[in-house]
Amino acid sequence: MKLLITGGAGFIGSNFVMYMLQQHPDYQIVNVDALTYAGNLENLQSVENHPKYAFVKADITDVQAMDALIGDGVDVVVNFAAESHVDRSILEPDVFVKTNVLGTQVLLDAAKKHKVTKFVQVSTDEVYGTLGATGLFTEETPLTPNSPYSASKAGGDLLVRAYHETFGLPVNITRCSNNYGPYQFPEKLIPLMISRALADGALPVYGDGLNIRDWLYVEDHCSAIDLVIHKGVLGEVYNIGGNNERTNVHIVKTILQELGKPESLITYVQDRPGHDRRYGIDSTKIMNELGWKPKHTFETGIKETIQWYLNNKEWWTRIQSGEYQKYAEKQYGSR
Ligand code: NAD
Ligand code: TDX
Repeated sequence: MKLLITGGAGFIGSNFVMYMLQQHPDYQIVNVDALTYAGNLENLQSVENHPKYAFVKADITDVQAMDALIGDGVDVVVNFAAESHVDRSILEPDVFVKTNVLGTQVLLDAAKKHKVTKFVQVSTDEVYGTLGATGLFTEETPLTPNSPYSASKAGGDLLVRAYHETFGLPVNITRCSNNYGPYQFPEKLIPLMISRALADGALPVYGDGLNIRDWLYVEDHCSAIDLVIHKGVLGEVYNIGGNNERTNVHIVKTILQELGKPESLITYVQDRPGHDRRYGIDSTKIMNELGWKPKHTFETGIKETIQWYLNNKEWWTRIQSGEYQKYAEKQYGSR
């Protein structure tokens, strides 16, 4: 089987590349990534010379490049490539529409032309909008995205759905909750707070800090996507959640406690515009129909994650200094 993984130099994509090479030593894995600010080939140093792995630097909006790549015997496309940070989408929505909507359509066209056996769209619970104090997102919850990021992801999802309905393209859509774990870019809540706490800097908590996210350890997300590739019923959507709802301030306090830093570092700042109050995922469908089970509890996962950031300080300080981009420039030239 030949898999094309888009966005494989990002946080979840790089974890997924390594996971699949380990789980399926006979699969050929091609990673295509444009190496935006979020793409870091240093994540993949351990597999860069693996005989079953290849990296191609290209943009998913590039029609000819995607046609050539998918036309070269690809069986399955797993689309992780996206602009992924909500705060950036508020400042600069245009690139979100370009990559997350247009990029998805370009991939769908190439997948249709070359008759792939499956196209998996990696999406997010944020397309469902926000929850009040009770209830959970199911696969039937209407899409009511509130940020330019989530609206662009919903646009991509709807195109995937339409290519299935109109052209019979074999697709699945997965919608997961907030991931955490190794190699997450230090703009996202958990790695941002770890790195700032270690520097005794202020920890900016938006609003009252009581917004709730459902946390999923990245390896558990990878195992879910692996199952969807192999067992997902064509045309179906699968929600993937960690069943670990926590307030933001609880997360930040847990990090401070683990690092032995004072709570006085917490600084409440202006709220994010359109800030979704609560996400909570009902994962019954993937658990009952595909047999998925997360391995990590939040308590063990967060400890392992903090330890990883402590052990890999060089990895994130090279991101903060911009040094990581030199690694890719050596091989692929500057952007
Ligand atoms: P990330 O920002 O860490 O990585 C995104 C990757 O995509 C980067 O390597 C980047 O270089 C690449 N990319 C961006 N634009 C591209 C383009 N035009 N062409 C080719 N490559 C491009 O993101 P992540 O956190 O790993 O998220 C991966 C996917 O999972 C995204 O689709 C995101 O919407 C989804 N998701 C993420 C989370 C989360 O908590 N991180 C939760 C739910 C869903
Ligand atoms: O400095 C901060 N302070 C703060 O209070 C940051 C960066 C975040 N927050 C809050 C906002 C959110 O309620 O923490 C929560 C998590 O924020 P992010 O890490 O930015 O994640 P979120 O907005 O929930 O989106 C993430 O999960 C769903 C990913 O970035 C998306 O790609 C994914 O779809």
